[in-house]
Amino acid sequence: TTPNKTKTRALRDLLESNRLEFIMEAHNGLSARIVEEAGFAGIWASGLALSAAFGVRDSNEASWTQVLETVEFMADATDVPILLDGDTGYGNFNNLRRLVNKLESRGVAGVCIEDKLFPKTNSFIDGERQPLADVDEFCGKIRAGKDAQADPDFCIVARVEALIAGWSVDEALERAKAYQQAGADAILIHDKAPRFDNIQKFADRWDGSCPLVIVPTKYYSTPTDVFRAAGISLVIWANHTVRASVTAMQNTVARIYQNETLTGVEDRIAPVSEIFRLQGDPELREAEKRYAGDA
Ligand code: SPV
Ligand code: MG
Repeated sequence: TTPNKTKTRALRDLLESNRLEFIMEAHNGLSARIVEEAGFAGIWASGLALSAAFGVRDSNEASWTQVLETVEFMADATDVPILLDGDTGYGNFNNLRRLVNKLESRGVAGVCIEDKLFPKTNSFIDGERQPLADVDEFCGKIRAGKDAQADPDFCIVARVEALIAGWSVDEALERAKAYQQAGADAILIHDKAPRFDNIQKFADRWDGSCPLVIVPTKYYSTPTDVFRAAGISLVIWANHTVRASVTAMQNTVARIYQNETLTGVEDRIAPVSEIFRLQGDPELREAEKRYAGDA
């Protein structure tokens, strides 16, 4: 990586590079740091994971400023770019403008917005066919967001929910083209099918006018080389940090509850020293030597 490259430039480079790139979900400062340390060149601030960590539903129950506060901790904790899952933009074009300004000032490199209605429903929750945003209205939102950004490298990713909502690949392509022409820096084409087939068809017919982003949560058994061959630019592993932590917490908490002792747990979990390290404590020890005097 180039030293001093801005985070916005780094995200743009991930989207525009010629090879398949990967970003990984995080939902607070600690998980963001773990994702960065693993080697990932970018972070997905997942709406699902953030809301789950707050203990609320992925239905815009957490306010946008609560999300903003959390994503600021994540940005402070890391040097790699963060792409925020901005749901529908928390309102209309005007709300998105304000969101973009605030994200820029908090060090977030880009935002993904989806063409659904506020309050959104998670794409994997079944039930009624989810209503989609009007194409013109969503294009206006994209244009407003692009006009609002001060840094030309800040990225707005437009997420097409047509396949999720049961529409055709044709409808998805039409929407994607409109969003690209409205100024979107990339298109996230999402699907909940267990197979990659529809996205493959979409990718085969996509004109390449901007990069494609995917979230393979449901078609996880598709080999990554298939994504590569399809010309996908960026893969988002969207929720595996929060899901891994849920399993680890459930197992440890149950063991302690049942056994009424920490014996048998201590060796299975991170030592406290590892928590200190992830918090950046060594830097504070150094700083104390420099600044705190002898007192
Ligand atoms: C998220 O991670 O919140 C996403 C991806 O938006 S999904 O849950 O697949 O909708
Ligand atoms: Mg989401």
